[in-house]
Amino acid sequence: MSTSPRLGTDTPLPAGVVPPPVVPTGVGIVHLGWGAFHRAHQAVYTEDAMAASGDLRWGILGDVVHTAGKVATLREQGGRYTVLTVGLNPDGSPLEQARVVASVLDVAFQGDETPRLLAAMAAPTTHLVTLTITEKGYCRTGDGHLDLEKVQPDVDALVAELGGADDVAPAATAVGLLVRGLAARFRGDATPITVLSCDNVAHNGAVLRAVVDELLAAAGPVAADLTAWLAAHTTWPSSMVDRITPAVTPQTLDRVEHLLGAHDEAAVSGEPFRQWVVEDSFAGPRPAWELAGAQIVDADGVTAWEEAKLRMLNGTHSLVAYAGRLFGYATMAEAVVSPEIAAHARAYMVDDAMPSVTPPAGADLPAYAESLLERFANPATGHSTRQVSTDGTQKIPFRWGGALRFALDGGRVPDGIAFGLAAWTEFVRRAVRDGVDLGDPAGAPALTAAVAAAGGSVEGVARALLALPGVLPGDAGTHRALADAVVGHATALAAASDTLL
Ligand code: CS2
Repeated sequence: MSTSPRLGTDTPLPAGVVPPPVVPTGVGIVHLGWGAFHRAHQAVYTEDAMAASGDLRWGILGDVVHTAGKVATLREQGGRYTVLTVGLNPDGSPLEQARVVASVLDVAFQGDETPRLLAAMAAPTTHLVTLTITEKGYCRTGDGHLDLEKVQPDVDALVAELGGADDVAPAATAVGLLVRGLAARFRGDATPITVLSCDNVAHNGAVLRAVVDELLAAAGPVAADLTAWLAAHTTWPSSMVDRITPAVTPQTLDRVEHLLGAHDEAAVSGEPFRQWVVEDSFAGPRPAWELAGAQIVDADGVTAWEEAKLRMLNGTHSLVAYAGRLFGYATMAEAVVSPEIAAHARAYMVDDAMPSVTPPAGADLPAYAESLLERFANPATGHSTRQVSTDGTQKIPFRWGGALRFALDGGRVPDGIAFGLAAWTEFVRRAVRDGVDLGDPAGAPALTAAVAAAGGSVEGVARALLALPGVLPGDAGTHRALADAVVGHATALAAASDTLL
């Protein structure tokens, strides 16, 4: 139990801890999916942009989708929280820097404050809705369409709200909350607004727009005017976001308390590196994020960076995480340099992912690959294989799908991807066998059924999982040479270890 005072707006900060450079004057951004990544990434860029430009309109109201308790935590601290940056200095000495951030003015749990969130999205002073709702937050089924069953409560609420009702029901999904917020804006003063996805989803702006369109279609003719207004008065830029942000642990909180002399329940830690590439397509004013280091570029520029990052960084991450759990490595840093995994990770990144990517303007992809491997090996983050191994069915299509298609179209079976897929199928087989949580709520029913139907054998499970709809692109799941390569790796992995961390 901590004996230090709680961090708050008037906590004196020791020298060495960076205080908030500015305090926003009001809410200009509603962020859906308020969590650790947003705290360490967009909230920091936004604060730096406010400090650099003097334009202080860009306070953030965060929507908490699942964990109601986060709201009280941040409110008790008057919105203040710490970002602890951890890594190595160029000379190899440890780097540790704490800064207190003030750009998040408040948070609200959509389960009990939906009306407030709708009102904030409708307010003319709000110019952006940003999102980090994770891959599964887009509520897409294996065929890429909106899961209508999941969003039905929001469709019903939208229809009632467009008919003039207020305060109908708590939002069931973040996508539903977004559409209802946009509807409230349309029914209000209808100021144009930008909707900016910040998730690890290829073409995230277009993907979000597509599920929103499907939700509107499900609402029927009553949503026709809203649909027309959205087409004319909203923009949906894509963006690539990057900063390794490990799940918060008690050790992180203890370290922050030691540095601050105050207890901070909302602290996060992250690596020194950060990158944000945003499509220059805004419906209204925005923070001067470019003054904080963000790249504001055209659509092709974002696509190139999205591909490079999703395939090279996240794709390698997934391979290392699954294989890491098979060989008992708890952290990404240990796993990526381990004798069982290092060569496969490099082969995947350099031979499979890199050639499939159109180099972003000014980028040196071989140097990018080396810098990624170095970042992964940063032991200070404590980034865990368990964290990265979650939501496999949701992540694999975006991470391995593009490079896989590129290789197969070129007549080549990509061995790094085959190893990664084998690590995933073995992970799933052992998890189901041992009763270990798959960490993939959207995929778990299909995965568990497929393992059972395959009789639990290494080869049977590998072949069955590859063929699951929505995991691999096109007919790649039934590509014979690919499946044989995956089975070969899965068999070798099963011979090398039989446990699961
Ligand atoms: C990771 C990402 O958890 C994961 O699946 O691959 O969260 C990764 O750390 C970030 O995308 C880095 O920007």
